[in-house]
Amino acid sequence: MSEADKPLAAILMGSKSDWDVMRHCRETLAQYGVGCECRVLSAHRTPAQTAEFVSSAEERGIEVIIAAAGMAAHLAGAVAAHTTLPVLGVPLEGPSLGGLDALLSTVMMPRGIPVGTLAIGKAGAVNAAILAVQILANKRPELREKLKADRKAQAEKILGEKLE
Ligand code: RP5
Repeated sequence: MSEADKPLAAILMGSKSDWDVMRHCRETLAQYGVGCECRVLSAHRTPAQTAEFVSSAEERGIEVIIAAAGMAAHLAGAVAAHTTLPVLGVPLEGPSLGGLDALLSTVMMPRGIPVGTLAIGKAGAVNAAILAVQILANKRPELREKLKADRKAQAEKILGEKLE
């Protein structure tokens, strides 16, 4: 793998059942040419492996970590406990509470260990990728230019929409 192809982001999810939503996160990163490591790792089911993956992420060249989970969604907080890389949390819909459980579990971090929390579900998965690109763009002007071009295209599309 060349230096340019090295993954800059990691996407973690608590279960393979989260992938149907989180694939949109990877697709969005790919639209910006940002490679990522994608892993199923759980705060509850694989706590030691989660800690090991996150603790070694910075030395592998990862600059931002996206963590998605449903139900008692502790993954993003558990990830943030092991790194000072920015951690973006995506709460996912569960079977009983529509994702409100995961939203509160992800967003309500006590002071000192932040998690930047996105919307529940697909919107959050896509926005986590865009926000990750915005973070990576601080050092990469070509990403900033693409972000600006995409915002412009989005606005033009909306302004051009006809209702009937
Ligand atoms: C969480 O529990 C996962 O992130 C997933 O959203 C939820 C249910 O997991 P499974 O029972 O489908 O594996 O840890």
